[in-house]
Amino acid sequence: MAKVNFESIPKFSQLPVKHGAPPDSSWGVFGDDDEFGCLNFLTAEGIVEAAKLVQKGRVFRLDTPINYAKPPLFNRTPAKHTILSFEQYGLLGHDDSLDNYNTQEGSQWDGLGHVGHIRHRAYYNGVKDSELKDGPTGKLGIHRWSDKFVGRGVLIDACKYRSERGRPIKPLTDDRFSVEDLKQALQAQGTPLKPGSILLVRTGWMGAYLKASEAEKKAMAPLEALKACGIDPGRETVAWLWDNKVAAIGTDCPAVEPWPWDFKDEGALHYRTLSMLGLPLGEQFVLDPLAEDCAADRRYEFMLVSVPMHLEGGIATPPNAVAIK
Ligand code: UVW
Repeated sequence: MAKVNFESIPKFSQLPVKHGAPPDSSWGVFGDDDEFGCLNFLTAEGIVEAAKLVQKGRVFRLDTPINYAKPPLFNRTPAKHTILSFEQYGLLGHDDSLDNYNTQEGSQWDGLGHVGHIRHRAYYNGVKDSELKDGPTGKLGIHRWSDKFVGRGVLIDACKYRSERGRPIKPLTDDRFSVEDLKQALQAQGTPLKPGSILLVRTGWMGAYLKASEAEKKAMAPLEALKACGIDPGRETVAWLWDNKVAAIGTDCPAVEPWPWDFKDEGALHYRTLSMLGLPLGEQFVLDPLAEDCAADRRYEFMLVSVPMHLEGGIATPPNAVAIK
């Protein structure tokens, strides 16, 4: 990972820096072969600072249990868990077998190989489809992040902010939070957005989904039927994220941006972040218990430790994440 000098990072308005790179792309900023994108904003110094935020010894798991969504969203298939016995070898013991596991069936970080730009036919930093492959040489493989996802976490309780301002969000529709909502919520919380933060945004979707009946969950799960709130995908949003040197953005909703989004729309947040900026997106996170604690002690910052799967060439990963306060 390149050593980052925050002072020398170009402003969003100065992008692109590389000749021939698409507009609003960070391609080349961290080097022509870089595969970390905004995770470059996570530094050794940032980790040491983040560790100082651990003050009361409380740990919040940020992932859903595997197979929490019944059925999984977006037509993804559930994992099949089998407990295998060692009895035949004379041992009272067991193993697990997890078949058909889709790394995006629940909480997830979208890796940079998840979505490439529709018109440029390329992933972050110009990587081509043929360069994504299983194994250690697979470009943009999730294994590259396996020891990189640690730093200062910041929660924006955007759902709470909107409710308190008399403009509650409707989580199970394609309702949206503007970048202004996010900025105002941060200000109301009194949380500064320092360079190299991993941003978590509570939208209220997960809580609403968990409260839905079995039949409602079944009806809303298919990709064609799902409607879910999210963050406005506009240029202003990504300019704000980039200029604040946000390392990754995770949410408790299914797509970070409102769902459905139009795959033909170049303005979609998935293109603007994953493909253009190399900014990881986190989806279906569990944020309600963390949000409750942050509201109680009025501290919306913490150490965040996420250990992506060591899957060589993988596309995405469950976050395996904890917030530690
Ligand atoms: C798609 O956008 C297709 O998937 P996800 O929201 O899981 O990134």
